Amino acid sequence: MCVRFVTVLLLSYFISFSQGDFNAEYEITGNKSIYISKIKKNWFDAVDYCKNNGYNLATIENEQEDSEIINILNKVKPGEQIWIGGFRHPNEHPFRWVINFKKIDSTVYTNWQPTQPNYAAGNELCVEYWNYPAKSNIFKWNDRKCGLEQIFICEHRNTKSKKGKSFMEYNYFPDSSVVVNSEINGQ
Ligand SMILES: [Ca+2]
Repeated sequence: MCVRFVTVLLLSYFISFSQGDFNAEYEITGNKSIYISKIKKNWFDAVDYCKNNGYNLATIENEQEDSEIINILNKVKPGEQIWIGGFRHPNEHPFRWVINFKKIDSTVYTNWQPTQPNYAAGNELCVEYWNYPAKSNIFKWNDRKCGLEQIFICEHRNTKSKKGKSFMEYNYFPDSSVVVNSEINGQ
């Protein structure tokens, strides 16, 4: 009986977010929930962490979603730099979202900080929210080195039509350590 109890406890732990790792769930328009981490991970590990819990690193489809998430960030105040689910391949210019590899396209919606994305030092491939006091002091997007450990946002979309192939299923970065190592060597 004791073994069964412990097993249930362990299963509960592994199949759900560890409560201590995340702030409260926030629902936003469009049948979507977001979870802002309290723990820090590099971008690739953040993708894995969200996916292993049945979610995705957060994507932003329009101004409404963006402004609602920014309002939550301003309320939770998790920090100045927070990973979201945008990235680009070293050999391809457009940034893409981790869900369905949709291009991050200014004709649809983007919210970059002024002068971003700047691909600084030739190795900024992952997208974050950046609350940059020297610029606007509000959260906008920035490209940054994927290997940096930061707070991140997972999302859960409740509408089936918005679920799609995930980042890992595309095998776009077969070996993330190549990217991380190139960042280190590029410094
Ligand atoms: Ca940048």
